[in-house]
Amino acid sequence: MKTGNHSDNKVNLVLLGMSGTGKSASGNTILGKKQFLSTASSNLVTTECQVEETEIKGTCVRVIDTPDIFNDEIKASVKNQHVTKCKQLLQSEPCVFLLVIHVSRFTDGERDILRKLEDAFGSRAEEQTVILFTHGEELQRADMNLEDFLQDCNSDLKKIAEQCGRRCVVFENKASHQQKVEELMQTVNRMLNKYQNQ
Ligand SMILES: Nc1nc2c(ncn2[C@@H]2O[C@H](COP(=O)(O)OP(=O)(O)O)[C@@H](O)[C@H]2O)c(=O)[nH]1
Ligand SMILES: [Mg+2]
Repeated sequence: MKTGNHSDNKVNLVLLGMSGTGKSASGNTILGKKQFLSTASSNLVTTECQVEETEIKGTCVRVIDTPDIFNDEIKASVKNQHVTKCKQLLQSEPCVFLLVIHVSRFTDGERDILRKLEDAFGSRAEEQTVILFTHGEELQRADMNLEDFLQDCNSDLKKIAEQCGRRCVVFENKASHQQKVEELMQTVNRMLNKYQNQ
């Protein structure tokens, strides 16, 4: 059990989720520059874990982009290699998982994503998880805010959000709003302070 506040001013953010949900694009939004390959082409997806660093309001933020480790079509041995690499890149505590989901395209393959997350990173992983919804402009277009969305969304997705303590943020990666990055960091810091004081 850990004590004290999250005050060491360092955090690892691990981007996880299915291919094409916007992990790399979200990483670039957090970094404020294009460091990760993010593309509409399914041939050019992220194939290796990659770490990049930035500083946000005095906190050293290490952003780790990953290939899709939740895809059932990818061999377990390959997925395990990625998970091992990802863990090696996590130099120090604390670590936060950003579960990236396209806000209007929740798929069957994502229904048991938390179990897969736990299999890969341990049974307490969801306590350290924030859901990062991408394509936020689609919510705006439907005139919905996050609260409305979580009320109305698919019941499996609702359950996932509940299990993650309703810690959710919405990104619009085409616009790269820094305000959204600040919201994410507030959510991350609140969660870490709570988690570390348990
Ligand atoms: N309009 C829009 N496009 C996005 C958003 N996030 C990601 N994309 C696009 O979705 C595609 C896949 O993104 P990418 O970051 O490569 O997904 P990854 O496979 O999860 O890393 C790219 O063409 C991105 O530009 C978003 O918030 N809004
Ligand atoms: Mg990618």
